[in-house]
Amino acid sequence: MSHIRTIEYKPDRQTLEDSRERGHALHSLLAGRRSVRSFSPEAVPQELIETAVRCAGTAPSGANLQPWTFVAVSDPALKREIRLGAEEEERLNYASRMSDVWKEDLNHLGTDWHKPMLEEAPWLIVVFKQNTRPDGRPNYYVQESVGLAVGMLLTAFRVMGLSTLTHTPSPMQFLARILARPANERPFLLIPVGWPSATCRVPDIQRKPLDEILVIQSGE
Ligand code: IYR
Repeated sequence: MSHIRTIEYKPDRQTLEDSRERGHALHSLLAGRRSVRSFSPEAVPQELIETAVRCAGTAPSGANLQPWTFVAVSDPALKREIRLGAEEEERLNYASRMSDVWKEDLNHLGTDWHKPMLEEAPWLIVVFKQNTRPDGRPNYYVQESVGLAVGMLLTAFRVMGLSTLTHTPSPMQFLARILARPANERPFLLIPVGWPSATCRVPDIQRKPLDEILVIQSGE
């Protein structure tokens, strides 16, 4: 480290009791997050979108190159164009590109090719990954980096009381075309954001319990 420029780092040290309480509070907030497919048309101020994207932009990334672009769309004509593009791909996905097993696995979510939420939600955030830098030099661990940033984005929206859906109307290249993105960017995820509609319902699904997802490995 001696040859690089450094700054002092002294994050606040909490008491164990505070760590416990804040951890539990965050878990119960995140456990209450649900993917929403029915949005209120109520406007969401741009400032809230900016704050959430600032949060996403704090994610760690390969060589700290921050290989992401978030395009936030509220214009009704653009949202319509995106909906039509997504529905075109999804119609083919459901009709012929998805396997029977895949469709069976989705049955309990009640999804189909109709995507009205892409027009209903006040904002669409289209996340792009930058496979290279604009000058052609590489980025590193792009998938991991952008995935982390999106996790932080969803967490920020949850903290702010806004709902989201992670949507992948694949292939997604139509998004790069509609939004005129440069050649080094590829669509990663399409995220409608807003408040749920008054009649919003979500599937009755559960998260795996801790003992199915955590292994405390012993030394022997
Ligand atoms: N992209 C389609 C299908 C779909 C796929 C998965 I994996 C999901 O978790 C949910 C949906 C759609 O959005 O309908």
